[in-house]
Amino acid sequence: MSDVRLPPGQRRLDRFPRFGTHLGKPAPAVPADPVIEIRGAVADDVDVPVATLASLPRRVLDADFHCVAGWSATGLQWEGIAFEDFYRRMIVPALPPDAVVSHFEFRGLDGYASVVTLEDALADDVLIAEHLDGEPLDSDHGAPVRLVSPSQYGFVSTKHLCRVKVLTSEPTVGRISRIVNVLLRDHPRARVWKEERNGSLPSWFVRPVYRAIKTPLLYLCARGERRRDGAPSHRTGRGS
Ligand SMILES: Nc1nc2c(c(=O)[nH]1)N[C@H]1C(S)=C(S)[C@@H](COP(=O)(O)O)O[C@H]1N2
Ligand SMILES: [Mo]
Repeated sequence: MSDVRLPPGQRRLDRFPRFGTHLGKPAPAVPADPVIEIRGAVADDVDVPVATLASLPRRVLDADFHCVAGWSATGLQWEGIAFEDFYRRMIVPALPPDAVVSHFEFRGLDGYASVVTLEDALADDVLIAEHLDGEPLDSDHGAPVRLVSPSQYGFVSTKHLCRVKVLTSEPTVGRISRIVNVLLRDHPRARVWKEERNGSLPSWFVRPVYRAIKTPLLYLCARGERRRDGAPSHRTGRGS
């Protein structure tokens, strides 16, 4: 039976798993004083200490999380700052007067990167999150901070965020250069309710393919989970 709460082609998991191209690799080490580097089309490079995010307005966001491989975790609560606030306060003052920003590249400490249009990144529900369900983010879900854009597939939501690169045109080289398979080419918008799964192939085609690799990938990613000393893995508990 399909779940009407979920975007097309998604199936609910009763937990929020660790997932990503890191597969079974453990999470990257977090520096003692982490920063978010602002690079690219800025007049001067800026390093924003993660500790200073606490001085920006807090945002709490209840949202489901949808991976392009077809699993969804429901009823998550994120807390952090709106990316729009970060943009207006930290990035805009560093822009040269003539800059026309079109995209951002969000990079994680593990080298992962996602590219998001200006419009999508400034949407109301895009956060730099520091907490998940009332706890500081753990290494499985992106410590010390991560991007969260719940209206887009999970690959947009870069974990372990350490760099925002400001772009004035769409970059030509993305994840496709590292993951040889054209099947994994990101959709440039990746909106879950429009089922924008893939940049070059139709959703009806990739949906079953992605779903087939979901289970082995979940298994591999779980092997790199943080040690829990017997505690159960993160459960969403709530939701239907
Ligand atoms: N740094 C980093 N961020 C990442 C990934 C990754 O491999 N590395 N994987 C992405 C993908 S494909 C998904 S579905 C989500 C999974 O987030 P989770 O591990 O918190 O479930 O993280 C995204 N952000
Ligand atoms: Mo994903």
